[in-house]
Amino acid sequence: MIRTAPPQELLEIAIDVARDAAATAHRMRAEGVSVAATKSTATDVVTAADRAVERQVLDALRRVRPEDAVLGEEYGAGETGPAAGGVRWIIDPIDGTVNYLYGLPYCAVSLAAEVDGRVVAGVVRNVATGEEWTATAGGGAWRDGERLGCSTETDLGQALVATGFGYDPRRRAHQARVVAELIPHVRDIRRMGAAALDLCLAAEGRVDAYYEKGLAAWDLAAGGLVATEAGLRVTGLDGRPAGPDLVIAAPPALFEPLHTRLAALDASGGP
Ligand code: LIP
Repeated sequence: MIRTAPPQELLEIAIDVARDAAATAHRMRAEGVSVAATKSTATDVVTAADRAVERQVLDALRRVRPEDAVLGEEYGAGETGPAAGGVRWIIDPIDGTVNYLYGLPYCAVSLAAEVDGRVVAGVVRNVATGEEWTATAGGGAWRDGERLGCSTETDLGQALVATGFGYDPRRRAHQARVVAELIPHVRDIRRMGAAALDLCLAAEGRVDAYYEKGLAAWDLAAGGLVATEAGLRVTGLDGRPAGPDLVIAAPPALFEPLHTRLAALDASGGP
């Protein structure tokens, strides 16, 4: 039987699962972390914690909603089929894996629930600090019980813009050229290393905007809902949906000037 549920019910499940998962990640970090394997390149690492946390999330979701589909960074869709009108959970067990490996306090468990292809609930929990961002579609964005609103900055030249870089050296070279051309036209750039957290910081104006090429669904799903519900426009270029080609997350007043610059710099292009 395909069973959906109200977004708030799905959010409450996500919060419970993400809190336990973040506790596991935090414990494993304290016990010592090393690289378990590499993926797309020698710098695209996965740790035993990434794998253990995703397995924990999958087991917890299977206990409460066994008929749901899943999509995780480490184990993909597993044995579940397409959501087929039901719920699909989108999991990044540790977003900001390199930060986690180095002990930098900027990495998060990201868990979202998608119904009929639309993300309707999401939670992002910083493993190191315990900060927790949540959102439901139409229900607003929150951090630790505080309702969020995005930056009110209107001048791109005064905007603090977060971004990130891929693991492929050829892509990084293209992205470096883009940011080198952009930086004279904004207040400054921040590269902190976890897309889900970057999107959440943009949701509360701790950066004014964010963009990045190369995000996977699990990087974007929960943080993208938090940013959208906080009032940012979260899209790709030229009206395309946000996705691997490009994610731009900006308040309405900054979106067009930032979009125009990124389009002119071919920010969605390159390898
Ligand atoms: C990370 C993203 C980040 C990007 C990093 C990396 P991961 O995800 O969240 O925005 O710049 O290169 O892809 O690999 O830590 O899950």
